[in-house]
Amino acid sequence: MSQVTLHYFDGRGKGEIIRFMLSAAGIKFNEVFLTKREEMVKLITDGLLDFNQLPLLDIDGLRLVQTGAIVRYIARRGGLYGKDDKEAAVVDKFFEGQRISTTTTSPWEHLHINSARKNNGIKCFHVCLQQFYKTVSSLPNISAFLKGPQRKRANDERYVADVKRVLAW
Ligand SMILES: N[C@@H](CCC(=O)N[C@@H](CS)C(=O)NCC(=O)O)C(=O)O
Repeated sequence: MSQVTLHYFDGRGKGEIIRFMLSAAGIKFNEVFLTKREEMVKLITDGLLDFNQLPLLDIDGLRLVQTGAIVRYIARRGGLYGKDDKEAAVVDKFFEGQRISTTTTSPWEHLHINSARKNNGIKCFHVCLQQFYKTVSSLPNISAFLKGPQRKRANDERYVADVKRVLAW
C-alpha cells in the first residue's frame, strides 16, 4: 500500500474522526499539518480541494475530501461498515449521531458534553454512549490510538491561531 497522508491542522477538529477511523482500521498514516496560508492556497491552486476545504486524505491514489466521504471510505476499506445495508445504516446512525454538535467531531468529546447534560432528558442516550465508549475504547487499535502520539490534544489557542491563519479568517 502506498503512503496514506492526512492534510489538516495540528489539532482535533474534523481531522480527529479520520485519525480515529484510520487507527480503527489498522491503517498507518502520515500527517501534514498546515500552518501557513500559502500551503492552503497551493492545495487549492493544485486542484486538490474540490470544495476549497480541509481535511484532505491521500489514500490508495485517491485525493479524498469531505469528512463523511473519507470516514465511509475508510470504514468500507477496513471492513468496519457492517455486513449488509442494514448494518451499514446502524453504523451511519452512530457516525451521524456523534456529529450532532458542530463544535466536536469525536464521540469522546460528545460523551464529555453529554455528561454535563445527563440530568437533562437524554439520560438514555448518555448511558448508551457510555457503553459505546467502553466497548470501542477497549478495542486494541482504538486503545493504542487514544494513548498514542497521533491522538491530538484538546484544541487550544495555538490550534485556533493556525486555523485562522491558514483559512485567512
Ligand atoms: N463539509 C466539510 C466541511 C469542511 C470544513 O468546513 N473545513 C474547514 C476546516 S475544518 C475549511 O477548510 N474551511 C474553509 C472554507 O470553508 O473556506 C467536511 O465535513 O469535510
